[in-house]
Order: sequence, then C-alpha cells, then structure tokens
Amino acid sequence: MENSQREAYVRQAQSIVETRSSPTLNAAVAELQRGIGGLLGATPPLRRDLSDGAILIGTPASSRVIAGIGLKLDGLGSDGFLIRSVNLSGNRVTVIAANDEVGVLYGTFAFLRQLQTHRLAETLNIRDVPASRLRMLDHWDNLDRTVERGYSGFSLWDWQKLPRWRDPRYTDYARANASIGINATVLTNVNADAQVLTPLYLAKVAALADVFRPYGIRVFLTARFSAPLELGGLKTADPVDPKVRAWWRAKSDEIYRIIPDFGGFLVKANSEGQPGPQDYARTHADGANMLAEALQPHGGTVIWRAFVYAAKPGEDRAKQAFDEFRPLDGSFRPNVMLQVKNGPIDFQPREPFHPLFGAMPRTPVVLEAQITKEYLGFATHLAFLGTMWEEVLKADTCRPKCGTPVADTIAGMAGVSNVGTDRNWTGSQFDQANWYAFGRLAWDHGLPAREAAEEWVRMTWGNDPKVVEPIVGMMMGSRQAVVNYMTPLGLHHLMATGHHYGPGPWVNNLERADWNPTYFHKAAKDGIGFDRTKSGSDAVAQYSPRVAGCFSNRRCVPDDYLLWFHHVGWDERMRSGRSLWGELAFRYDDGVSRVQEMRRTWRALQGEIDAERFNEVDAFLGIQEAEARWWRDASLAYFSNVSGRQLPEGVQPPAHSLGYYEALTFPNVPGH
Ligand code: BDP
Repeated sequence: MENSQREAYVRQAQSIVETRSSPTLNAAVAELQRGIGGLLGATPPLRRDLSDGAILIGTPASSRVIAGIGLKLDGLGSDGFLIRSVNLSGNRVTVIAANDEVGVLYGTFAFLRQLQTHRLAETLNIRDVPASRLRMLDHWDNLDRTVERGYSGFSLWDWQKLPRWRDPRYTDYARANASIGINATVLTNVNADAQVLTPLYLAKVAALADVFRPYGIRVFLTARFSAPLELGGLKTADPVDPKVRAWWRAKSDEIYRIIPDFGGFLVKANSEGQPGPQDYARTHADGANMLAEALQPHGGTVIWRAFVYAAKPGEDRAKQAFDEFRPLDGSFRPNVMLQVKNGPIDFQPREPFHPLFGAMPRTPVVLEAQITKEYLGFATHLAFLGTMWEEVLKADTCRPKCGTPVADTIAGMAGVSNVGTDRNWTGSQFDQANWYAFGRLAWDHGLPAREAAEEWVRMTWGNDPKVVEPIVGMMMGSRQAVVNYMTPLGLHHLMATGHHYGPGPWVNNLERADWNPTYFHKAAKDGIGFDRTKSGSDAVAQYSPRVAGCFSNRRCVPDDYLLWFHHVGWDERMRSGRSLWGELAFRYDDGVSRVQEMRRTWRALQGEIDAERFNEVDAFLGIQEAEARWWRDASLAYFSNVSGRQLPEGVQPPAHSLGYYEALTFPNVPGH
C-alpha cells in the first residue's frame, strides 16, 4: 500500500468506541483491532469517548449515540448493517450500526474488507442487507472424523476431546464464516448417525454451539429418521405413531435444554439407503411435519432434502425429486424448508437449474450447492465455482412469470462444506475461494462472481493489478475448463464409480440403472445425449412452459445443455458449423488448452507470490493438466469406439487404448 493511502486509512481508524461489552460486540472489536493492526501496522485502542477518526460500533440498544443520531435502521432486519461517515460534535467518525449485534459484526467485516481490498472510501455510506435469512454450511462429517466427499483432511470436530477441549480452530472457523455472512452450520453428515443425538454427543455439540454463538452461527444436526428405533428402543419410526412423535418431542426438548438456540434438523430420507417415512408408506410431508411439530415450540426448523430416488422404477433420474415434492407444496408445516440441489441430477460440472425452483410457491426452498468438488476433480483441480452459482441464481424460472430468476425463489442457500483439518483449511489454496464465494453469494444473490473472485484475490494474493488481473482471469475461466474436459455440451455423470475420480463413461454395471454413466449419455451408433423432450422422458415438462419450450427446441437450447435434453446424431451440424462429433472433440481439446493457459498464467506470476504457495498451486495445476488429458483421451477413445467413428481430422489421438483407461483402478483416492 502506498504511504499516502496508508496514512489516510490510519486517520479513519484512530480508535474504536464500543459503549457496551457483549460477546458479539467484543468479537467485533477484536476483529477491528487485529485487522486494522495487521493491515495498517497501528492497532486502534478501545475508547469510551468519541474523538476524531473513531470507529463507533453498536446497536441502538448498546449505544446512546447510535440511538440518537437518527440512522435509518428499519429494513435492515437483524443481519443488515450501515457503515456511515458522520460528523459528531466536530469529530469525523465512522459508525458501524445495526439493529442486532450480529449485524454490527457483519458490518465490521465489511469495513475490513474495504480496507484490505484498498477500496475504503473517504466518506462511507454503505447499507447492506442479506438476500436470504439462511446461509448455511452443510458438513458431511462423520463421527469418526472422516468426511464424506472431503478432500481437506479430517473433520474439524474433535469429538473425543470435546466438550472440554475447545480447539482454537473452532473460533477461527466461526470468524471465517461470520466474515462472509454464514449464519448456520450442520455439523454432521446427511448420511446420518443417530449417535449424535445421545446426551454424550449433545454435550459436545453444545460446546461447539457456545463457541459459534458470538459469531451469529446456529448449530444444526442431521437427524436419522430411524433414531427412535436405534436410540429409543421403539419398534417403529412411523411418523404417525404417537410413541414416535412423543420420542421426537422429548428429544427436541432435551436438545433445547442443552442448546437453547439450536437451529434444527437437516434430513436426508428415503435416499441412498437412508431410512424415511416411505418405509412406513407415509409421505415426505408426514415425516417432515412430525419433526417440525417437535421443534416448533422451540423455534427450530426442519430442513428436508429433496435429493430422493423415486419409487417408480425406470423414471428418468432428473425427474424424480420434482415428481415427489411438487404435489406436496402447501402440505408442509411453516417451520419446514425444502433443500434442493442446484440441478436435478447431482452436483455435476454443469446442470440446468432444478425445476423445483419456482415450483413450490408455498414452501420455503433452500438452494443446495456443493462447495467440495466431488465431481469437479477434487481439491487439486482449480475450478472457481462462483460462476456456477451465479449461473443458477440468475437462471430465469419463468415462474410465476418470466423475469423470476432462481435467486428470487429461494429462502436460503446451503453449501456442502469443503473445510477440514488441512493447514490451508480446504485442501488447496484456490478452494478457499469457493468457501468465500459461497458465503458472499448466499448473502448477496446478485453479486457478480467476478466481484467475489476479485475480492478474494485482493485479500489472498495481494492488491497489485499485476497479480489481481491474471488470477481473476484464471478463476473466471476455470469452471468452463472443467466442463469441457469432463462433460462438454450438457453431458453429465460420466465419472468413475463410487469415488467419482476420473472418467468412467463406459460404466454400465451398477445396481441401479440410473447410476450408470451409459444411462446418462446414451451414446450409440446413431448419436449421443439424453432425450428429455416429449419424444423421450419429457423431463422438460417439469419446467414452466416458456423454459420447456426453449429447452425442447434445438434452435433455442443453449449448447451448454444440448446433450442434457437431446439425443443428437454424430454428424448433425452445430452452431459453430462443426459436426457434433467434431464439436465434442473440439471441446475436449479446449478443456485441456484452458488448463495449459492457466498454468502459463500462473508461471508468469513467479516472484510475485511467496514460494510456498506458488509451488503448491503450480504443482496442482500440473496434476490438473495431466488429469484433463486423461479425461479427454479416455472420453474420446470411448466415444470414438461407440460411435464407430475415427477421430475428426487434426485431433490428436489418445495416448493409450480404450482398454488401458478402462482397466485403471484407484485404491488410493478418497471414496465415500
Ligand atoms: C452424492 C454423493 C453422496 C451424497 C449424496 C447426497 O456422492 O456421497 O451422500 O450426493 O447429496 O453426490 O446425499
């Protein structure tokens, strides 16, 4: 930072005035002191009285000055905040004010962000209110500390040492989350273990809740639907059985005695082996409402997942959640939310938006995104997901009318966490950006992904344009690179079995037909792609007529979704003028080239970035390039074989035979 700028900032940060101490306000003061001290080299002291250059923080209840200066706090809710430069008895003061203390904490982090990104204006006039009330991380953490789809070490929650030992990382985790507005955390895996609901574990959960509370983060747990059998010794978990209902009521009462601000339960039911109400011929609404009734007296929420498998055999996988839940709209209790994945299949590199968005007007819907990169090459592949989430948030549902983007249909966002015990928290330097961008977009659904990327780059790698521009550029193109080398043109679910590491387009031997890559791509002699129009599964009909009309129409459907919705002949012409086969090969090549380009861009930054992080990213990009080639080569070898076509002219042949790729095994990759 230039000296003149630093001096100007120091003048705006001379002291901190907090007139009432509380855990949350104290946390805000500590952030300001640490942040300003670290960034400007001068730690502002905490004072009782205002003087020039003071930062006054608080709520109308905590500060008489804030109550008296006529700030317009209505409309800010509990989480929104104002940051204002004001003149108070001749002193220039920065006020960070909110209705609730947590809003003050959010404002504090916003102030620090401005400072750290060198964008702090001399006269501040910021008003910020979150778009959604629920901004949540879902941990897929098991009680043995393994993490399902975790690529960053073990679970942070050290159950054995809790509740007595509160690892300082719990506080840092809460700080990081609060800095981006995350206000809820589900500690346990959706593939749930009922043990977490026992007194032994609840005491441990309570200790975590205590650490998180000052940072505005409420704790949720996953509830295993069969817990009344496993813990309560009942003979059934049938949601209409009075004993079962009484068990859940007593369990909720017990939890709230220990954790008074407990958030509620997240439930995966009747999906991938998880028990649920359908085991007793009841509906998802029966199950959710039973839990909701138990939580309701305490203000808790049930978050019910829509990621289910339909009972109807043979139904298109993409249609199952909609068919199950759409008819239930209006039958959930008010404290039930429905958590819907961004797309109708399963966290693929690209999916069209889930047709349930906008289709459940009487149910609060939470958008579920996957921050951990299960289907995007794990932690070593650089894929900035802000662009993916921006794409889905902006998608026009045309429900109830066109001009209604997904963002306007949701009541919250949940991100499957990528956080673990690795020193860098997320398994790679760049995966921190996905945690960051998730929080920022959950707070502000309209925030451009580029802006989230730039903020993060400035705070992580530096403010020099020599660094900012190339890195933001890499990030912005990175997800499309992955799409192109894995699943171009709307292809999906081509990953190898179980662990989902690497290509497996040939796999056709799984227990359920709709787990097989061959089911999803339907490649054959005549062409490739899943016909989801009227002539096929008619999944398009789940969208509003306008959206369905476009997706069904070859002239309207974007290339990005072509093979998601259509079965297309290998020789058919594409918008580019190439044949489909030519276009596929072109895209696979393009995916690899984009990674090579990222590598070159990164290499050119040598010397601008500390050696340790530079080398790690450089090595990871090397892994990504090799694996992008592997994806490209294996996919082209396979599709060339099923189509019976030679590679298009000028396309480099795969390094190995198809048999070679099919025979590869990976005993060492993280699995479930
Ligand atoms: C799939 C994952 C699986 C999860 C499941 C889910 O492969 O591990 O349990 O999603 O979301 O993508 O429940």
